[in-house]
Amino acid sequence: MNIGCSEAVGQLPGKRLFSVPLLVEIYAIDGNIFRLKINEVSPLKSRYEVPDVLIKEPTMQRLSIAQKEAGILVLTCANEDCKIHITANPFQIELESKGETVLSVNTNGLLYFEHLQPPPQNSKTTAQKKEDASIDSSQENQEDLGLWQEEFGSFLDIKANGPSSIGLDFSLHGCEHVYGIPEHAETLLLKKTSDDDAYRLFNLDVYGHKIHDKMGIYGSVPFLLAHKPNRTSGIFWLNSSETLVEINTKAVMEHVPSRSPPDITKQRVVPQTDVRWMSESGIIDVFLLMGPTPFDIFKQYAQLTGTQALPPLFSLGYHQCRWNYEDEQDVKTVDTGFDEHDIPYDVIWLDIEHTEDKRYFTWDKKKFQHPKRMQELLKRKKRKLVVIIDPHIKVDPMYALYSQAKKKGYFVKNRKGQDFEGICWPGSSSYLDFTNPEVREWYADQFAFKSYKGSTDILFVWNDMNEPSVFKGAELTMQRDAVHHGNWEHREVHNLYGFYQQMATAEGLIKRSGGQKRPFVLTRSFFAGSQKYGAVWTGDNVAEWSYLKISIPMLLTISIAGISFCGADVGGFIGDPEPELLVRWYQAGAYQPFFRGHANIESKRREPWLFGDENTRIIREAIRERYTLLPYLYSLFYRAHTTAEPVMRPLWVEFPKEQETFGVEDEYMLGNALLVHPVIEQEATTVNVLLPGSDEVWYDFRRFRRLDYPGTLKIPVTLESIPVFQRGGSVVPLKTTVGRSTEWMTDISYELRVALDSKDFAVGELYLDDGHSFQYLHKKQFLHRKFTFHKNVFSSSCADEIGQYHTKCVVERVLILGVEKQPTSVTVSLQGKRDGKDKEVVFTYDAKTSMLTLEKLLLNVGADWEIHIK
Ligand code: NBV
Repeated sequence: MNIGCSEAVGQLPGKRLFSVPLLVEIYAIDGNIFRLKINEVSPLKSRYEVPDVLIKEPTMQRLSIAQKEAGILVLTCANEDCKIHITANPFQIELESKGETVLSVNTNGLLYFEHLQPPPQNSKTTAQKKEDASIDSSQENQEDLGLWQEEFGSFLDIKANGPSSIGLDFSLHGCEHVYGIPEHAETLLLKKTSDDDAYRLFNLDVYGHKIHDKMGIYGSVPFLLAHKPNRTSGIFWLNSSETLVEINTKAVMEHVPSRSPPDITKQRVVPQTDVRWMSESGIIDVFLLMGPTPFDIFKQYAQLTGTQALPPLFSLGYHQCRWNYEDEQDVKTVDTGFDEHDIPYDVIWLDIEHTEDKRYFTWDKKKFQHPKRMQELLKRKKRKLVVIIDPHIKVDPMYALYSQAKKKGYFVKNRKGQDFEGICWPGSSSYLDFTNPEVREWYADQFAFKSYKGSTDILFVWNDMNEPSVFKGAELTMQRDAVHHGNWEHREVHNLYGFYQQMATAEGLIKRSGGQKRPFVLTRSFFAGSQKYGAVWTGDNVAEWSYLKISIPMLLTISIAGISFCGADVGGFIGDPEPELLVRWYQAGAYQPFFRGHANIESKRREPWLFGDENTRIIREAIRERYTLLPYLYSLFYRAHTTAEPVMRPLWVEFPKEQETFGVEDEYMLGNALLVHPVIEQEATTVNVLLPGSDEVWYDFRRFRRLDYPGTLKIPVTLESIPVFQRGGSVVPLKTTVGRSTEWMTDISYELRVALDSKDFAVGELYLDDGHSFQYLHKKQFLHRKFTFHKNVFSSSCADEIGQYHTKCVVERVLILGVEKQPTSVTVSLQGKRDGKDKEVVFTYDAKTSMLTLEKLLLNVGADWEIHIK
């Protein structure tokens, strides 16, 4: 609904104060979401509105007018649960749900909108003069110009549209816990900001970035979540220019209507968090997500920006990376090293040195003479290769990619209309303009096997340096006044650059397979919606304990901002981890979504077997544990893909009413069943684990022991320990053993780990498909099974009748934790079997751990069956 005009006050160069009308639009969107758009009624020219991030035009709902009087408008939604109160003067909006004011807009009156103005009369010539170093010294001119150009050290940013920033404040009522807006190396709970200390969303390449810092690093998702025990809400600020977010939590008085006598109101003190968003340009386009549950928020956000792409199964295995694996022989030796040390892994990675002088899509002729042969060897071992492809293109007329792109005009331009040139790895480089759909299409075609010489179908891609990183540029990035497709300045699209490169790369990989195979693309820079195109990692961390520690809140924050497939460099990219740190990092990484060991060019070699037999053994165990866990992880990714549930979750998401979980960031949930508390302290002999929920039952995931008293437990640990706990009431599917890579494990049987809750109940699921194609989508070739333990019957049933997938794979073992007494008999019946006879099952019972083990079951994983325990 267009609710008319507000005003922006401005000043023309002639010093005359005047106001321009703003158009305020408010929409109710299906699924408990509101959208607020504010733009100038008639800007001098169009202002940038972020394209390509929303997966579709949101479906609007009708709003009806419930009250209208001078300066006040009350609107109701179709379901009448929600009301919007709008006041004209001062301009404010309040969103009410079921009688509760959830959020209000412009409560602090911080709406501002720098409307577009004609340039000061002599700005152009002055700017040019300035560049020529003939400085205009008249003060008036300098003031006017200040709005049209800015200096960063030796850089001059000339703003083609002049000042165009926007801002607005929001108050979240009753909330003191806010989360989200990655990427910062900061705590999970967002902190109060002070002057000059706002959270910055501006994608930058920051080598060895500081921790506990609100500066912008590689990626940005302008999505903030607020949580209180009875509601989660969200603010999605759709703007891709530099954005600052200020946060202030305070206590306010709230009126509580008392029941007796009815007309007396009482007051109580409640928290309130005020969030102020400011962006350099664009329009105000903000989505207000009303929840009320955390999972509703994830769905609402995904309804706008899409869900996590379903990764190919191999990409959930372990990845071995280093800057650089030197040559084909090195690749071969490392690959064999894994087999010799009996450590599974799926992918070996090649960094920038594999190319001919950093010309991407090429191979160094001496070191990688036979790239196809190398890939064939890996393929025979059922493994994959990932190569790096950065967005900068070496300025070299002899380099076909460069000359073609140049000819077609596919590079970002400088403000004078020439190809932008900056320094990066190859030396002088130009940058492909991925905001242009035609460039993306052309780029996607570069991945065709016939174009990308030496590539095969086991080669996947890693996009680095796509903030974009420009050496010697202001803040190591592209000039804001560079010009993109559609004549948009770089400042408008800055945070979208990496998003678009990953999009084009993923499209390229899909295309090269004739639309058949799922891509895998890792990106360093990201934006809202990047989840649709693959995985992200947290960039250049350091081999220090503090970076291992901060990786958990960083990954949790990225996860709740929609990007489930995320990880941090295991071991720490920069420096050399001591063996204990490396071991602990492997253990943590094994239980995180994207699991890759990586090291800087200057770091010592770090393959998992280089730290002595004992450490090799423990790392091997951690990686093997990851591989046994894959059926659970893959099923979680399916849920992330279909229902937007984050794979890695803060505790508060699963225990939204338990206040003590709201700030926890040293442990997390993997799905709804496993609580992981990695050891992140040096020489730890114990860890304090919070097992939340007064009605919950928890089990030690490795020792099966039942932990009867939820609360904070001091758990003894050795170097081997990865404290993981299974929640009573869940079923976790595992593989009974591991293979050399995921592809070796297709036929390995399953173990189902059943953990009973206080009512002797448990439920869980398993998703499975071919692991690499889109047949699950197009031909519904998948299996989605449900496992339920209820009244002493453990059954397997179909969770989704639409899916069909044939597998020979069987459930071999079932472990039931929390069985009070030894059964007298256990039988299994296959549903729909004519003979109808129940078969006896071999079982053992361990009274000490209350664990019942059923073995040699050989039940087809796709069949319906029941196990009766008497
Ligand atoms: O391509 C080299 C590195 C890469 O290994 C790392 O993972 C990226 O984050 N890259 C950054 C560029 C050089 C960093 C000094």
